[in-house]
Amino acid sequence: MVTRIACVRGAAKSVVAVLIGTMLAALLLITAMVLGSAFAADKQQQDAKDPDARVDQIVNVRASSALEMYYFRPGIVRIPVGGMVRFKHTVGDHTVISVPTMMPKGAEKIKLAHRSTADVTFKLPGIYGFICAIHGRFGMAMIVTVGEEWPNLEEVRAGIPGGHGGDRLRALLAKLEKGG
Ligand SMILES: [Cu+2]
Repeated sequence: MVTRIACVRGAAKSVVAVLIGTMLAALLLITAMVLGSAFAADKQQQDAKDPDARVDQIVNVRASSALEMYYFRPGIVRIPVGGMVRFKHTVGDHTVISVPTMMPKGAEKIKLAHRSTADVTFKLPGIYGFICAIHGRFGMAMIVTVGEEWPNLEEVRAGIPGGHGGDRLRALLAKLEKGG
């Protein structure tokens, strides 16, 4: 009788030992996973490139007219070939849309919407015009220049669209050509 109880106790002890062993192993595994993901996040941050320029999209509610209310800031962005622009606040009604007549041949059209942040890399040199699909009629437009040589300058001059968006683009292009 006494021997049997001792036997049962012994079995219970070994069950507890196995349980503790399993818990320790699980704990080690979780620690390894947490450390692993922390390292992965670290590496991702190192891989993420800083943009060459940042563009914000502004709604100035204090503006005295709609033509001064919506704009990209800055209106002109100059980056090297292969550079990256970070567009901020393409949210609400704001969008960033390529003006098809104001971009180098072979460049991809850009269409951004519903993005708090979007990074766009520009591989081809030249001048790129952008407009907000909703607020372009109030002059919300901008220019990105890529590289120091602009092979599509003539096409861009001839490709300025109508309306207030076009007026803004014409003014920006004039400023750009004056070296501004
Ligand atoms: Cu807009």
